[in-house]
Formats: sequence, C-alpha cells, structure tokens
Amino acid sequence: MTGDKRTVFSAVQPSGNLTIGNYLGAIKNFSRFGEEYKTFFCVADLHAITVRQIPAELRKRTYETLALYIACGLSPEKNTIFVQSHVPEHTELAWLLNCYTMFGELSRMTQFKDKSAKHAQNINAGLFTYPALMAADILLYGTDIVPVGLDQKQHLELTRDIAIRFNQTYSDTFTVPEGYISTDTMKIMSLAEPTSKMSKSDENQNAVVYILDTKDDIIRKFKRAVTDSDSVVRYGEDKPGISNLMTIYRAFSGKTLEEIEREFSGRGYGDFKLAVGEAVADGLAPVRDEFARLIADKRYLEDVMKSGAEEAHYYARRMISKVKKKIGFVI
Ligand code: ATP
Ligand code: LTN
Repeated sequence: MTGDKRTVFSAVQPSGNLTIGNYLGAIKNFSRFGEEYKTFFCVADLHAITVRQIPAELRKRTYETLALYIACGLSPEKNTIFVQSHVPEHTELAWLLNCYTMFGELSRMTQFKDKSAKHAQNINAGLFTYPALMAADILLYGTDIVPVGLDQKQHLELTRDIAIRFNQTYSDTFTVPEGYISTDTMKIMSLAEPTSKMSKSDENQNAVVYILDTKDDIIRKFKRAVTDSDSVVRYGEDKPGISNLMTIYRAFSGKTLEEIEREFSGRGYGDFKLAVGEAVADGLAPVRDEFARLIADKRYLEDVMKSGAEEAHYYARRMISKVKKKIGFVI
C-alpha cells in the first residue's frame, strides 16, 4: 500500500525495440491501474546490463522506452514513470536481498538458464542475481500487484518467497505481491517459430513485430508468419501458428475466438493473415504517432524522468531505512 491506495509496480528493460509481446503482455495492461492505484513504472536499465549493451544504444532506448510508456497511454500525471538507475535504493536493496536469496533458488530460474545458453561468453554474476534486483524493485514500494507476462511468473514467485523469508526472520516489513498475468495475452509467440516466445532480442527480424514497425512491415511480417498445412482458421494446441495469430487478432480487434473462426470459415490463410496485419497496424498507429511527437521532445522526457525519480525516491528511502533498522545496521 502507498498511503490509502493499493500499489502497482512493473518495469521493462531498454534492451531492444519493444515488441507486440511486450505491448500485449505488459505495457497495455499497465494503463488499467492509473486511476485507482498508486502506480510505479520503471525503465529497468540496471537489468539491461546483465547482457552487454552498446552505451549509445542503451541511452537511446532508455528515452524510447519511457516515451513508449507515455505513448501507450500512461500519463505522467497519474503514474510515476522513472528510470531504475536514477533511484539508487534499487541497487542498495538488491544487495541486501541477495543475502536472503539462496544459490539453489537462483540456479533454478529458467530465464537464467536460457540467457546463459544464449550468452555463453558472458555468464556474469548480475545475470545470476537478476531476480534479487527485480525483487528489490517490487518490494521497495510496498507493491500489491505486478502486471507482467507469463515468462516473469517464476521471478515473481521468488520475490514472494524472499519477502516472506525476510518478514519471518525479522517482523512484517514487505508486502507480499501478487502477479497480474492477463491470460488472453500472457505469451505471444514468435511468428517464425510459434512454439517459442516472441522476444525483442530475437535475431530473426521477421519473427518479431515491433510496436514501432511501419504498416507495410507489419503486414509483410504477418503474411510470412509460419502456419500449418491445412487451411482452417481454428484455435487449438495442434495449430500453434494460427492460434497465436488468433490471439493477436482477438487482442487488437476485440472479437472473440468463435467470431474469428466464423469470420474466416471457408476462406484461406491469406485473407486471415492480411486481416491480422491490418488490425495490428491500425491499432498501433496512434501509439506510433504519439511516440514520434514525444521522442522529438527530449526536454519533456527528461522532466518526466526527473520528477518520476524524485517521487519514487521519496518512497524508496523510507523502505530502505525500515529494512536497515530491521537488519541491525547503525543508521
Ligand atoms: P529479452 O528478449 O531481452 O529477454 P523481452 O522481450 O522478454 O526481452 P522484457 O523486457 O524482458 O522483454 O519484458 C518486459 C515485459 O514484457 C515483461 O512483463 C514480460 O513478461 C513481457 N513480455 C515479453 N515478451 C512477451 C511475450 N512474447 N508475450 C507476452 N508478454 C511478454
Ligand atoms: N525482469 C523483467 C523486467 C523487470 C520487472 C521488474 C518486471 C525488472 N524489474 C519488476 C516487473 C517488476 C522482465 O520483463 N524481464
């Protein structure tokens, strides 16, 4: 809780161009909370450096991620929007929580295993302790709800375990958070390999639709999407490609799966893929326009980061001193 309001926290890493997976699984859901909750949304630059980043790109993407938050409907008046490294308590609490997080727990994280396999030449300690920093992000603000995609569920469970462990060791300190995972869009799949997650760091550009892709690119990518050898638009486990396209189309058109099956019954995949591409491109057009306006106004983005960091810092400082007292530090 923050004051008398329930608290929401989430973050996205500025580690690449954001995809429609990030949009549907995470950012689009963030704006559901602005009115009734105290909300904190941050750009997780500290997490991003667990994988090597080019400095100029990281800087550029930090501005872009912040601008995309706003373009996707998060108004800085109603939400606290900030950059993770601007609030030093995130790093500070991460160290403290590292001492309440077990080696065995971190070893079981599937994201660590996946990223270690992908970046075998750079399996750094930060990649391993990534979840303790994520727990720090969440627990600093007394967060009740964390909207994320399905891939973050395991990290959230670990966050809950860390909070419970700390509370039991000392006394009630952290709120134990709940995930908010929107079942309709919790895992958008790659267009090239519909059994794996669409990921912003995928090397195959055709597998991923970016929020800022042009209409032509979006339509071209959907036209090439991998499907299957029959030609029936039907949702089912045996049809991962078509099911993924139906999930995306449902999210952008507001139609139900039954309505979609009916709409395309007796028509080929070509028509269906074109309809999906158009719905996505049209749905994202206002986001793209707003983004173009915002990214040209660096001063405004810097003002948002600055006041967001000040606001976040106020709450973070209070939690850090509470935690230090419980541990027994002289403060
Ligand atoms: P990377 O490829 O660098 O690991 P990512 O695309 O997985 O990045 P993150 O910054 O790790 O992106 O994720 C930001 C948010 O978007 C998280 O809440 C995550 O669960 C969600 N998300 C990412 N990809 C998808 C997806 N394909 N479907 C649904 N949600 C997703
Ligand atoms: N690990 C997350 C990004 C992230 C996050 C958070 C999400 C960093 N800190 C706190 C929710 C709450 C990811 O999406 N890969």
